[in-house]
Amino acid sequence: MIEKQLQDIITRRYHKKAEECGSEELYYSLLELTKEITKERGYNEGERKLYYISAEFLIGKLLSNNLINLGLFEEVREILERFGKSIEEVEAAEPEPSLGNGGLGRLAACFLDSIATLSLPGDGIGLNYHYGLFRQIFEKHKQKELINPWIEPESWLNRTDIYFEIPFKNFTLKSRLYDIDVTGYGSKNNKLHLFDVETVDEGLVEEGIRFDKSKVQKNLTLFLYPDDSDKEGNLLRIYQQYFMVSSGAQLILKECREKGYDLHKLDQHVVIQINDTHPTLVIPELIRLLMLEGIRMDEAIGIVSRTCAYTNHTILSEALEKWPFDYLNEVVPHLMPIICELDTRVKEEYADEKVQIIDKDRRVHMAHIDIHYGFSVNGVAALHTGILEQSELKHFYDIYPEKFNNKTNGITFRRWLLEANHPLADYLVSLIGEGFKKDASELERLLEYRDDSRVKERLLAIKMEKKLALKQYLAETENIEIDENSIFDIQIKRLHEYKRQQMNALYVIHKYLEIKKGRVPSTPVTLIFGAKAAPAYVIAKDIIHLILCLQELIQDDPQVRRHMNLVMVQNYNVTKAEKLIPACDISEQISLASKEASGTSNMKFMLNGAVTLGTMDGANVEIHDLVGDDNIYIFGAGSKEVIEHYAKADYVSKDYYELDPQIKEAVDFITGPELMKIGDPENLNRLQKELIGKDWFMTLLDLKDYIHTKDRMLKDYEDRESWSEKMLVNIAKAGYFSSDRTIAQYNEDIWKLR
Ligand code: GPV
Repeated sequence: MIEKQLQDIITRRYHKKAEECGSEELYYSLLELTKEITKERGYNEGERKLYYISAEFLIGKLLSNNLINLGLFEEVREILERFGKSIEEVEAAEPEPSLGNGGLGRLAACFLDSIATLSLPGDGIGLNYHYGLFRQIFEKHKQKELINPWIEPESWLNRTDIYFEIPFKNFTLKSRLYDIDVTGYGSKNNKLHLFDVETVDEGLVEEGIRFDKSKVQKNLTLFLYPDDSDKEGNLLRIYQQYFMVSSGAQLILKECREKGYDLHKLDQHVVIQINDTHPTLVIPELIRLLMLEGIRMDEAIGIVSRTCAYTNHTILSEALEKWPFDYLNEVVPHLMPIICELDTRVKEEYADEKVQIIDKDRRVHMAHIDIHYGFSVNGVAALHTGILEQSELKHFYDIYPEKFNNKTNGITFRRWLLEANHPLADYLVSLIGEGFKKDASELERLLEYRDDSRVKERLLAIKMEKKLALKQYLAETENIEIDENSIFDIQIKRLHEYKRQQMNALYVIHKYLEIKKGRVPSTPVTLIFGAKAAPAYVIAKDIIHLILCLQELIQDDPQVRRHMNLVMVQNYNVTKAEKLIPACDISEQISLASKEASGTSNMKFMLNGAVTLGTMDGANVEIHDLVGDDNIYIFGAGSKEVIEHYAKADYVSKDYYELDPQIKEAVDFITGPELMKIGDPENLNRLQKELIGKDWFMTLLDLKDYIHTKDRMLKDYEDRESWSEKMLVNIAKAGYFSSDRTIAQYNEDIWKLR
């Protein structure tokens, strides 16, 4: 049936037999077929609908994902095999849409999958960036950024004829709606609505990813998050944000009108989830649009406040958006009377400066708009929400305790287990049945096999299979050689000081020195990094430089290489994550406690049988609660201690450096002769000085404990029986982190759909 449909498409497109097709031809034919079958399933509907607005949707490749959700994956795989092709080869022809930076964007994509799977009517709203997050290459041990195109004449995007007029101060832009169908697992579909500007000019890009930021009509949707280190970049961000939310708000009202809803009762039919503060302007914009419909301001403010809910994803103050009043006024003057009114109402009610919308420096605090004029505020892990309530947003919590709630993040098991790890998924089915695919809590039934050595041996064998697959992938795509018999220790996430890749690098230095002194580990270890640094983030780029220099140092030292290898994969993205995560033994989750709001790779690793090495931060705390002390390796200062250090300003990294010869030796190695020969003294000197003179994220505070705990973990790995039991417990307990659970809770507490 499917085979015939596919052959028909191939015949029409290419006038040949499937057996004669190349991967690309098969890919486009499958794309067409999948889109057709998706359409036939229809869309979720209801009297009340969710709109999830987000500046990022890191959806990744969609072919396998959609085939799995449509229940066609196995059949298609077999058909392709008969044609002499593997699904992996065909999938290689698909470009990855990297429409997000990291966790926040990937979370939005996992959520769309779960919303559709739970048959909830809920669409995504975002921007159709022509270039995703930059493509990273390494040159002279440094990151270089290149454009990352993903849109082809034929893609998952469906072009619609729906347009909206978006008013700016000096001109109006036409926004065109594109849709991507979101397939749920065994359910109807929803949509991801991506808006675009017709006049965008890809020719604007100069060398690398540089472009003229002033030509807004030509660049508005050109890039995901253009560099905002200067004023023009800031203005462009505001242009993007307003373009997104005005388009979104107009689409929402259009759908309501078409369904005949009374706009006075908008909040009964619509709920808007605001993903971090990037879409915050939807609040004044929706008020403005309702007023144009003849609703008085007071009522409009009430309606919108009952419609919008806000998710906070960080306590890092530099990530909390505060736009200068004059910047906003330069882009969207027509919103300013509304923003001023929202501000005045707050000032009349509350004297406390900390809760004002417009502060005395005339900066507009976006999160404050969301909290005052939304009905829900949630954090993304228990610890994170606790910190919001007790310290970061305490002044708001005191006013609105009823608005605050926690929604611990989750991941979609369709992509991160069924798609990324077929052997494990199949084996789980053979043990505990198919139930866990729809109800992830059923994974706990795996605990019945805790003492069954045959089961545990099989888990080790599957891990080896995926390690070999990664080895082959890295050899083919990056010309990197790794040893499958070594322990795979993996840290993959955006490069940021608070995530502390530099601490991992200092461990590598420490181990290197140990090996040089003849103290060699009994099982070799491979440390794998993957990370992009924001193009303007100097220290982050210095850390990448250090890691790449260490990589070369070790590569060229056979004596060390036998015991420890280090590789940094280029252009870490969703596709690479799917290869790396199933192959991992040790999951590095080593952020400074209190700083990682949740983390989500920690959940993906756990689900695939890796054991966490982590601090008591974000969702690590909940992983620890679930698996218990024996099945996770926790180290370092806790969040209370860290928050106290900040409050008292009493952390002095230099003390740790001077008082501990081991730490001093490792830090000084950064500027020692071995690395200076390989790398750039400017970068290495700056990083070494930073660690001694500032170390804002307290690397040296936890370094000692980190080294000891990691060494203990490497030792424990050698007892294969007990390690495999840890793997089993981690997989069994991962059910809690299914985004189906997260979304069910959003719906129960916030959205209340159906
Ligand atoms: I704010 N996060 C992100 O990826 N980008 C951002 O701009 C902001 C937050 C992340 C957090 O850092 C993670 O801890 C969290 O798991 C993720 O958002 C999803 O909530």
